[in-house]
Amino acid sequence: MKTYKIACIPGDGIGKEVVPAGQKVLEALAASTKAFAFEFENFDWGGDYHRQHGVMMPENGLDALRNKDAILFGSAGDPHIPDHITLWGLRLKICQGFDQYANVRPTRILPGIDAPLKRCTPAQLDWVIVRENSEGEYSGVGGRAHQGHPIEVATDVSMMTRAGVERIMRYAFRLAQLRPRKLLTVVTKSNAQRHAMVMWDEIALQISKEFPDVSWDKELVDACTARMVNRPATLDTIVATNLHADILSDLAAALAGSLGIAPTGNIDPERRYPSMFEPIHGSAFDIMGKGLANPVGTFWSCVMLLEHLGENAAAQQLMQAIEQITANAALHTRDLGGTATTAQVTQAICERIAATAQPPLAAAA
Ligand code: NAD
Ligand code: K
Ligand code: MN
Repeated sequence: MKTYKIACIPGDGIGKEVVPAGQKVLEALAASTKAFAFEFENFDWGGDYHRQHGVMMPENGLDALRNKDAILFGSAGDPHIPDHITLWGLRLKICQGFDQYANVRPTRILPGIDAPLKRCTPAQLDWVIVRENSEGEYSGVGGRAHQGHPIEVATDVSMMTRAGVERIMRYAFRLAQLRPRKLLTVVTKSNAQRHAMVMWDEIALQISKEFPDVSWDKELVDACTARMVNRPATLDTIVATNLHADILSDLAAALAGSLGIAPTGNIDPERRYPSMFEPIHGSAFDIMGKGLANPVGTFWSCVMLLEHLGENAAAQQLMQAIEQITANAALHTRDLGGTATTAQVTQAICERIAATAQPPLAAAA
């Protein structure tokens, strides 16, 4: 039986609540399918670690993750440590250290959820946002001069490389090609950003020639926000820069009902390093430690993790269990207008998984 090595990094805030919930669900799935097992290792990196050691994770932390099959991540962000330190010291260190250059964010309207776009049928809102995850606005290039003085200058350079844009475009076109509608929208801002984004557009045109069966169009990022609200069915796969896709995907999650249900994978498509799966939300300081966190975004991230491992039957089983949970309003957490707790939703989904366990072959015969 295959045993997958999974690193769990809950991080901060509600990450400490949803990652253990995700781990329970993965354990329930392994027990249910009996086709594979998990070997989890937990890492206590994050704000508390920073208070003790002055860093979010150890200097050689990536070495402890390198041999894992996947990483389940919660959130980096602590009320008492500046956000740029928590983000760059943990999540971005892993994403960039393992060259997880494709950040993939599916959005669908799940059954039973009172979404702002509830006029859409599930077929009319089925998006995957592909976020460039290694450079662009979050490349870290820039600086401050004359700090604190009236003449201070500060820059964050959106640095894009041809190789970096080509690989994310190719990933997005290939993903669009695998989806039924074979439709890709390339998000841009090349009217205002006249260097990097113009190269981005040129590369989109170049890569499109490798995928003649994919229909594609271009949309300016501001117009794209309106299109997501007004003409959602015209979108399917969407590719955008690091910053643009970060913003579009929070909008997508909110339109589909809540930030608490949205998943993401930080993928190294070449599989040189482990990929990392996490809910798109952050530490949610306003609700942390209260058992109010919606764990569905983490469960859906576990679906993506299972797909990445090639365990497609288990991924499907988990997605069906998630949809049965969201269809039941008694199992909605507060962000969805309900009163259920993280623990109640987690227990309910584990029970669902146990109930849908495949009977052993002998019993079925
Ligand atoms: P957030 O996602 O933490 O919270 C935004 C709002 O959504 C809050 O009202 C919160 O209660 C709600 N929310 C989020 N997830 C929820 C869930 N699972 N269930 C119910 N409600 C949920 O974003 P923020 O407030 O901008 O950021 C808080 C901290 O998290 C900051 O330090 C930020 O840097 C960090 N952050 C980290 C990541 C990451 O690690 N990937 C992502 C986003 C934000
Ligand atoms: K997160
Ligand atoms: Mn974000």
